[in-house]
Amino acid sequence: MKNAREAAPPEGFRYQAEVLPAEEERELVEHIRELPLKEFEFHGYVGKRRVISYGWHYDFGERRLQQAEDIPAFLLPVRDRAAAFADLAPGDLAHALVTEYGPGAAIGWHRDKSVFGDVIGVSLLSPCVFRLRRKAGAKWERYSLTAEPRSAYLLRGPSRTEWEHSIPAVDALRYSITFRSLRADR
Ligand SMILES: O=C(O)CCC(=O)C(=O)O
Repeated sequence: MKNAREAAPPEGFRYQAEVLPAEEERELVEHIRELPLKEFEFHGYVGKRRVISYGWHYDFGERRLQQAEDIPAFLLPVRDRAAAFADLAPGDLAHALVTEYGPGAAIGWHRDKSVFGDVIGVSLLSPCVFRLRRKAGAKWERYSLTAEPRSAYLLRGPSRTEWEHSIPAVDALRYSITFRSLRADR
């Protein structure tokens, strides 16, 4: 079998290591530790991840976006970096999601809700395997990489709309900050 790590990345997917200096990562983690994170709930199923949304919040029960607390000041410098990485203006990233993965926490295969446009994920503290897959006939095309702490990835185009992504259980505490634009035609 072809080694997924050697395959070309899905169209529209980008990854960059070291988008964040270690000192900024440390400051972000200090803030995130103080946040009122809540266990992620999806149609009554409570996951091992803990999250908080800013700007906008997708309500899975109501199936719509709801306004949330403003993106806090401490997230604005990392939003600037995420926007620069994705060639966007910071204000385009109207939504931020902070997620805590304790050891053993994972996220299953999914595509982000279609109300959102581009997705930029910044990883903190420890690495994870970031997997993508797309149905190709009876098989799946697959691609995976290690998302290192202080790195960022971008899901845009087919990697965002055709491919699903997931993260298997992490070994050590990881935080991610996911910035998303909103689709104009949502
Ligand atoms: O933690 C990550 O980098 C992925 C987050 C994600 O896929 C999601 O919240 O939909």
